[in-house]
Amino acid sequence: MDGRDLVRSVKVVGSAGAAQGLRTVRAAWRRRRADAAGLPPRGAERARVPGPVQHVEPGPGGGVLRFSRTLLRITVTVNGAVFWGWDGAEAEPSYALAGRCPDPDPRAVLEPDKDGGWRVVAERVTVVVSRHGAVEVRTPGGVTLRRDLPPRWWEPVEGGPARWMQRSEVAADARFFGLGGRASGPRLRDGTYRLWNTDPGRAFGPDDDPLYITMPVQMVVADAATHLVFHDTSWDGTVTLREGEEGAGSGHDRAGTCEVRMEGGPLRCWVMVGTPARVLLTWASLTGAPALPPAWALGHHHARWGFGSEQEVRRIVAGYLERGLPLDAVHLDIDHYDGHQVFTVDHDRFPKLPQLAEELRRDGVRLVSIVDPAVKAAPGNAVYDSGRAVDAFVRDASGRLVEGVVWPGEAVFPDFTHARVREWWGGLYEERLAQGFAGFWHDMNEPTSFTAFGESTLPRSARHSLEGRGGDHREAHNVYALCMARAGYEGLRELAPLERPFVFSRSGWAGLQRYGGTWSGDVATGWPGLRASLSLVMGLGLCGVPYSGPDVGGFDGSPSAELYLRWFQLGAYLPLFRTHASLRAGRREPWEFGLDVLEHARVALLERRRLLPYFLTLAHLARRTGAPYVRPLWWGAPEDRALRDCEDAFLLGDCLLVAPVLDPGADRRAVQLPRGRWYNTATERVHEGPGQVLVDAPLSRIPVLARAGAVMPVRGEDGGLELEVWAPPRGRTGGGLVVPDAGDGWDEPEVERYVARWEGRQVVVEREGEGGVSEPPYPVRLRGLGRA
Ligand code: NBV
Repeated sequence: MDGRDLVRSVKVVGSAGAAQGLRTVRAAWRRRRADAAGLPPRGAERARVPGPVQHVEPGPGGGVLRFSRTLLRITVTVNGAVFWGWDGAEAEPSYALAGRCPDPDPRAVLEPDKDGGWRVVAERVTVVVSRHGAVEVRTPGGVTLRRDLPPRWWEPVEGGPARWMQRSEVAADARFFGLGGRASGPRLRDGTYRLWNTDPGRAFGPDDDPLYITMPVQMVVADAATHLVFHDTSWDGTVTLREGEEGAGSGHDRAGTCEVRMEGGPLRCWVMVGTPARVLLTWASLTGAPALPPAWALGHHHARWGFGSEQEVRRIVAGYLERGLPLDAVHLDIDHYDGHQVFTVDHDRFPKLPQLAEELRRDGVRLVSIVDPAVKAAPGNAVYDSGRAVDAFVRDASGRLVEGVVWPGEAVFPDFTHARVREWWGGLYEERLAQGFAGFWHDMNEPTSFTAFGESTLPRSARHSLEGRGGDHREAHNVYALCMARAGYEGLRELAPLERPFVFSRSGWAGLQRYGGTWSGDVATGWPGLRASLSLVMGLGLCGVPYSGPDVGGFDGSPSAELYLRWFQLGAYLPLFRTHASLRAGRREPWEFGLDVLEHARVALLERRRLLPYFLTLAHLARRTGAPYVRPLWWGAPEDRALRDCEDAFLLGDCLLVAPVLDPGADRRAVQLPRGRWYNTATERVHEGPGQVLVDAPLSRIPVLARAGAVMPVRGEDGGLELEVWAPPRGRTGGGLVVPDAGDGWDEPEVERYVARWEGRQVVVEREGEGGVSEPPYPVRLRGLGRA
């Protein structure tokens, strides 16, 4: 027993005091005992490698290669991705896939290669397998993007899951991104990254890893092409990355390396090759289109742990309204529950929640509810009783309910890997809808249980259904939150079929975007936390989860006025724009930091509101193409090495480049520009890329640049849609896409295309349609004209 851990756990449960502390110690012992009984030691292991290839069986889209000690199945699918599975692994079942595995591409055939190897040639990628089982991914032009050495397994002699290891090489110039939400990125530097969703138990900074969302998804960007590789197994594991180095002068290149080690699960992977946009399009076609948030969820959200009462919620909302500050949603945290129990309300402090929700809605403000998975283990608690009735809770190998300690005290955990449990849980949102909530914020779903030592989650031996296949928490842990998001999302679709659900979840896995987004979790208040919060948004976007954002101001402390403002200004350009903080932290309302900050925050809020049509268009495009709203600067030019290493600015869609201030005391900053002409949106000053420029960043704003030629939808002063057009360079054309607001239902508005071109001394904007060009149906506002 480690005394420090005990103290920490008692502190974590805070006001619940010493009794709660003792419960966490008991929970920890229970967990250890369960693992000791439920997970026999691995014992002796036997190592295995594929051995030489013996014969092959061509099949649709590829075929099967038989090695002396294993077999490898390769299939190119119609969406242009390549799947391969060792030991006979197939693409299904998989928690990542949105539906069935795409069909094989009949044009891809398995054919002999040199030295006894084999290859599959497809339109966008060639895969070459050596006779000993090394797998090379090449561009159609023959450049090698990734070389997997033959894998290695360690199998327990007494039986049980095999551990495995896969070592790969990538180009010397390649950079790694992704692996879920990582605080130290977005560029993933040399190091070992764990694949195990984790609540760090305190507010995190750039050095904390892993965090709430891990995914075995890497995006690798190199001169020759970008590729995304996904190792489709939910088990615990690590990825060790080492960037390569190009030899200077006569020196030799050193390849980049990647070593994936997994504690179990099939060794199977998907690879997609192309531009970043193409790769994410393919990824979304495999793992699902990002859910489209309702338009209000693209506005400003204000949350607080500890509003404490309806009056206080009213006071805060009035504070926004009186000051003319746009507000679209208010989030209620666990303090509005009765005894911290999910799907309940503390009626003393929140006596008329539906009425409050109705009033707020009249002012254009929606209520969002936190939803925690842990259920107080107490007969008489309706959620517990109804869960027991459908046998919803996780059990151990001996059939006993697995108990942890979370906010409501001793608690049990729904097994979301069972369809029946998801259905039961999804039905519980009816109570939330009746209270007037319009959106849902899933928390503590790694899942987290307070324990006194080591990992704060369920015992690894805890049993899960895993869709009827049966297994334990080692396999279910990383997909727990994904399945909870599915339960919520599908439940809401049933309960309120006319509205698009709004769900965002702290934890998740590959495919989370199908059900909703996420936020950055408990990011530490401080300048490093600000930087980390941007890293998470960018990294998650490159893993296919485009909707996320940080707690503006950080979760735990009291930000200085400057830090709060800079965070606020960044948040205004991120998909989820939310102010939030812990019970014990300082206030986060924009008027709490003095008049200057209030005025500058107002400008950021009004600009966010003005950009709402653009955000909505980006949300639609994300759904249709998988492209994140927030993109690294190299998005359109991955071959630009300087952009690849630039982590402190981003593209917001095709039109804007946002350069947040991430350091104290700065009143200007360097910005690395992609190719082309850029306008400073505040001054209309012109900058030519590629290259680095120095731009002013007074406290009143962060630098935002518009691409010359951009046509973007904005909200005009009368609330109607307008086109803001940034003059293209003379003699050049520009353009943009608009997806108009079609309400919060399921209508699929058409994507409108606009072009901007010079005609004599004027810029003309036209809508392109099937029948030719026409006048835009919206007012057009030209900018940058005098400078073009
Ligand atoms: O529900 C309380 C908090 C919540 O405010 C926060 O956003 C979550 O990330 N929650 C974590 C649990 C408590 C953490 C100390």
